[in-house]
Amino acid sequence: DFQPVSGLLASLDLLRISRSGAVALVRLERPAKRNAINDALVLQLQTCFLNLPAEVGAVVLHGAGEHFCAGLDLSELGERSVAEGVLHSRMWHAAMDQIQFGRVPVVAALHGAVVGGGLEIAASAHVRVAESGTFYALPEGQRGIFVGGGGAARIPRLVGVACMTDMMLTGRSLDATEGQQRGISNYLVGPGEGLAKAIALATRVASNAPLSNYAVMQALPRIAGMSQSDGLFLESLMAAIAQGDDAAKQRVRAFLDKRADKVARPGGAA
Ligand code: 1HE
Repeated sequence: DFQPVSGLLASLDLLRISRSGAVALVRLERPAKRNAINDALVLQLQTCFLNLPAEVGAVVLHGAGEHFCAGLDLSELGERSVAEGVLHSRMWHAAMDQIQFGRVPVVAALHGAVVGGGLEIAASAHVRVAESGTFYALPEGQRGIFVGGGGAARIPRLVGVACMTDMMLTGRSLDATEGQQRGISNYLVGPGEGLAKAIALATRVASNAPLSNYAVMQALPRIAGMSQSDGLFLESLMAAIAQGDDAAKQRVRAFLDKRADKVARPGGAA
């Protein structure tokens, strides 16, 4: 029952955006090019995440065709000057920041190739679901380039600097199992099951209080980059702001009145 969105988002021809209730599906829509990301698609991602309808409380990001994303569209690399190269990377940063630090959490549903800039996009999401055929690589080393879409900052926070260094220097691919063990994916599911799992998770995420979700996605990565002392202070401010919201008061009251769910045992929800 996902319906295409109307208005500005419907005009983004390299994405397919639909919505059911509080969950939006955003699909990379360049399957003939394995969803390789050209400049137009980077800008469309930024526009999309900047202009999500107010009803949306969580997004599922996935890819059309056999692969999630083949990374940077290498046919556009061309003869960029050094200065243009910096600005191109900064354009990716702005778009990836709009995914990570937008208004609502993003669940990425991964399948097939998640490589180069595709892994940088996946690393900008908040929760990652991978199908068993997913594979990860950073072929930038072989192509004579470097990550430029935020990967150097985000991917080590998932797999560590040592694993990312190995991937870039040796060009090795990780399979879905190793990606799960190393912390790229949070959930590993069978072939064809990724989208349904991601939608179930996004539905659950969207049922949280919006300010609570916002605090998680905005504060946690920032606190991780701070000294412990600064991080603890920011935590106390964020906690007080979230607690002060009406949604928190209502939800705590509902639990105390036995009107809210208890914590589920592992294996229960979503
Ligand atoms: C592309 C791209 C692309 C496919 N740019 N055109 N990324 C890479 O180095 C990965 C390059 N791609 C691949 O290794 C493979 O395409 C895949 C493993 C992802 C998929 O293989 P397969 O056999 O399913 O597809 P294919 O036949 O290789 O590709 C189908 C078409 O898509 C083909 O074009 P066609 O005209 O022959 O039909 C490919 O050339 C085209 N295609 N990937 C351009 N990436 C912000 S900095 C980030 C830096 C990076 O991301 S570097 C890593 C780039």
